[in-house]
Amino acid sequence: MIAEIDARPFTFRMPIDGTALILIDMQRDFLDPGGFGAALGNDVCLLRPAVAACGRLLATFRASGMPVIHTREAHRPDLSDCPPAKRLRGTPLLRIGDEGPMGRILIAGDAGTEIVTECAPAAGELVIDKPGKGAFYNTDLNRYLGDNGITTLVVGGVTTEVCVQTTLREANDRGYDCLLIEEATESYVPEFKRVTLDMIRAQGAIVGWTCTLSAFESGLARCFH
Ligand code: TIU
Repeated sequence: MIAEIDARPFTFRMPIDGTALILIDMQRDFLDPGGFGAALGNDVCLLRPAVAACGRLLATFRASGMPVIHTREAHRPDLSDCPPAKRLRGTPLLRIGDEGPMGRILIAGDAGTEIVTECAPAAGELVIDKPGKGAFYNTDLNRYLGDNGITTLVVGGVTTEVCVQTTLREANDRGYDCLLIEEATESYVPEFKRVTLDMIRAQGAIVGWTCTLSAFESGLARCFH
């Protein structure tokens, strides 16, 4: 069964049996005060609208029985997977591994790295801890997708031009078709969100497609009825 989604720059044909939802880094460290995003000098409120949209996407995928994958940007407590070039970059208020109000910044197992309640993984959903911005770098994601016959990714998460765009480009180069849901992603710099969406779908979907949440839901509903 193929769902035809009204997307940009043209219709996205989504094979129901070969599609997974991947939600990128919907973590307290990016969405809540006192985390990594705030330490970098950002207004974390700007990302909030993505939470409800990702929650709606999750509900849709769970109801249809399609697989769901969550990622977290998270490092080992000994920081052996965090290159100094990443940790020492710039002048944040707190660096990766520093103690903050939600535990150590971006360290696996600490409270800040947890996914926000509204998007919390359900039993059986894959959760991937990734040391990079892209979800394919130094993770088992590509093997999991191959083993499960997944050719197509529906994508949401934060931030649009950093971990989401990096993941879309990595996926595109590995042969996956990607559809980014417009309301399900946000940036600390709204202009960057807008131009990232433009970049992704430019030149005949050079990186992928985008669509609204309602276009996605109605395309999927048409396929099932
Ligand atoms: N800083 C920023 O916009 N993003 C990140 O550091 N990580 C993710 O996007 N997840």
